[in-house]
Amino acid sequence: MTGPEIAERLLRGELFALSRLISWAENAHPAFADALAAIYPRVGKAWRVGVTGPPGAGKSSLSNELVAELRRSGSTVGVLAIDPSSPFTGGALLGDRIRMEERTKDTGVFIRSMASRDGHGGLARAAVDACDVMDAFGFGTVLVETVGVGQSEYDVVAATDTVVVVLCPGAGDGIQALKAGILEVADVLVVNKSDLDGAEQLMLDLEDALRLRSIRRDGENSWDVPVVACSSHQGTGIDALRRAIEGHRAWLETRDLVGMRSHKRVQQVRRIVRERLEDELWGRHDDGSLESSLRASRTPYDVAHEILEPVLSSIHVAGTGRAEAGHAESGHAGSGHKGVRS
Ligand SMILES: Nc1nc2c(ncn2[C@@H]2O[C@H](COP(=O)(O)OP(=O)(O)OP(=O)(O)O)[C@@H](O)[C@H]2O)c(=O)[nH]1
Ligand SMILES: [Mg+2]
Repeated sequence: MTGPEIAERLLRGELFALSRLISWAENAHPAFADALAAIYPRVGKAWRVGVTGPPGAGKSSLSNELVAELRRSGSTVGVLAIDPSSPFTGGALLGDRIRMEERTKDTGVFIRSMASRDGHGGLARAAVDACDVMDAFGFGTVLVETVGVGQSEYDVVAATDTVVVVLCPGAGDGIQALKAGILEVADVLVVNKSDLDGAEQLMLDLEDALRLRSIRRDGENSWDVPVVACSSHQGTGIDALRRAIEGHRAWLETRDLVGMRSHKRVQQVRRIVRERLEDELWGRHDDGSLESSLRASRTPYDVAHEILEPVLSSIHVAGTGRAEAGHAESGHAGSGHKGVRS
């Protein structure tokens, strides 16, 4: 099936096309780009919510409750659950599926999981693509759950419109979250398991941390991150969470939603370019060939330069005088370093 054919079936509302296109996104199918081009005019209506937080904080249980709450408020929901690939979370993963399946009898809800691929690249690209597909299909809300560890998981949530960070009492989570900079990405903070001891203290700690942060920042122009207490076991606080998400949406919509989203699309373009280049280059140079180059007592910069040289020289040939000026400034070690790291 061609990209435009499957796109047409998606736009007609066929669930088969929805599943197939998400698989294409996940496997970086060569026809995905064509399919996306055909559905892209329909992308942008859904509100994208990222749910993240430490392992076991209750993200899946809470997402399940939030989906039910969103359905009650009239929104259809597409859910993308990023499965942690660690064998230690296998049990929780099974739990996710069982909990989530309670919702799948409802046709206004679509749930799909995606492997996080042992920290390999491509996760953020695949996840954003899958969100675009669900968005074009017509879901009012697209919810992405990912465990808050690692750069690629961070990239996944950073691409959504509203980021919900879920914490729970115990195990010094609050402090760990502060250290991990998880507060920096939060638009809404949830203290889940509010039925457990320590939840109130965690609320107070988080509110203190947020107050300190807003003193340091330009308080007038920034969003006031709400802290919401929830218990996914008791079903409490879920309506407040939905209202907090809607509040953040309303706030963004009166500001620069278009600018915010286009900034995120810029990051997406950079990711696509980086991945295409790396796939191309690492397809030609495997670890063995790199090791033998290094054994010939050459520096990492020299080896990197050798790999990048054909790419950079073609850019310089195709480019303008501006590119040549840049090349003259950067020197060979500098450009090699940049190419490898970024
Ligand atoms: N007491 C209490 N336990 C909860 C609550 N929500 C979730 N749990 C429990 O916390 C454990 C983890 O819940 P999950 O929803 O799987 O958490 P998660 O954050 O999705 O976990 P990972 O996906 O493995 O990172 C389970 O045993 C849940 O039953 C809650 O509100 N109160
Ligand atoms: Mg989970």
